[in-house]
Amino acid sequence: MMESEIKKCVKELLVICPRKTFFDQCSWVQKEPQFYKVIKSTVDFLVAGVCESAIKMPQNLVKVGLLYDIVYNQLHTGQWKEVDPAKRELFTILSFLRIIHILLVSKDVQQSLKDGIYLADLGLMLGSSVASTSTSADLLTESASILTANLSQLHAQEPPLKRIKIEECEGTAEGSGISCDVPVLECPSLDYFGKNCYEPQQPALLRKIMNDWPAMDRWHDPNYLLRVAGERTVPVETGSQYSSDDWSQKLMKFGEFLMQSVATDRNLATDPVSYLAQHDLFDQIPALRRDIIVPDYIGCTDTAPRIRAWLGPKGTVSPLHTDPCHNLLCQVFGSKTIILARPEDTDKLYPHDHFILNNTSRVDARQPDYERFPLLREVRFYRLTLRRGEVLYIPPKWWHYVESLSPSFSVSFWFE
Ligand SMILES: O=C(O)CCC(=O)C(=O)O
Repeated sequence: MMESEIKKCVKELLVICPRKTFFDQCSWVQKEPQFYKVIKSTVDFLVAGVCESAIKMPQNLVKVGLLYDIVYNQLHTGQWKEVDPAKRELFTILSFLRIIHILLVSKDVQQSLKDGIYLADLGLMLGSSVASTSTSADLLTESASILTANLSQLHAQEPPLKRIKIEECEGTAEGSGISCDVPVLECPSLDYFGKNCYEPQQPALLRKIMNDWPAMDRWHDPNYLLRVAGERTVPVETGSQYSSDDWSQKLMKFGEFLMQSVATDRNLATDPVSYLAQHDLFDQIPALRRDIIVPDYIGCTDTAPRIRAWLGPKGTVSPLHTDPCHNLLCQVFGSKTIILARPEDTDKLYPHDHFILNNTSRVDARQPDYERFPLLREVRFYRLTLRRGEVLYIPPKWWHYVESLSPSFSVSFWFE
């Protein structure tokens, strides 16, 4: 990418954030007057179209970087819930300005685009949403999309990556032997689903309702995922399961996680399991959101389901737990063994005492210890394998244990 193309990218960014976004629509202007002068002079300089200035731009990058560091440190001081929303808005604005200045100053085009994407993701995590001009899209979400598109043009000039196929492991002998203990419904009508599943809150395995998702063709191609999401920063869980002492979370590049954990053969005995679990990947990356379709069953009662991604290798475990809302768990590739139990059996499932984990059972649903947890003998467990293209309806408060039998990508829709 030539210098002129970097300027084109900067122009695309400035279009989604004209001057009024910085000053007219944001509450930080009143609440953080000490930052106003510096930001105003920097923005005036940018919108005057004097981006070329070899002296002024590096100076402005330093100024913006200093303000960014100050606000970053302020956001990391004290209780997160006490942080003034205006400060988070200011962080979003400073992230955006820093991205533009890095692009204009850096000599390494590829690296500056990658740095920009990283800053956009950090801003999305720590900042608050500032609407860009185009539709209602968030400024940093859209910035990351523009930077990703420009970066993929650079990759397009490189020899194509060797295609890596994520194995379609449809379950081991262990998984495939398990019969399905819940009703299997082939594309039921809305009425049938409402009367037989949603209203009586009965789980069911639904088939043929996600055949037309673009994700079904695209997501098992790592080349595609790397192109649209490879540089994005995502939270990844490590450790055997979230209720264990060895559990922790770290930020990672999506591409690095994909290549290390999902698209390559892991040594199951020695490599730790990592899981991109319960992540709001689709607000972060609108290109992936366009690959999925909200099942019609949801629209009848909820127009804004919470959509989450679950991507990981064979061996990820979500321990037996409940959620307060309805759920459609949709399997894009790979397969998972799932064990369900009724809400009525809660007292026999030994939930943890601590309020953070009291929706999670102390029981290992795969190998119940009847000596230690005798009431388990009275629990009726429902077992099934969820395979590619299948959707499990999990009603509110139903206990569910989920273990991947192969590299796996699921999407859950939590709804009312
Ligand atoms: O797929 C998983 O590991 C867990 C899914 C889950 O717990 C959910 O969708 O609520």
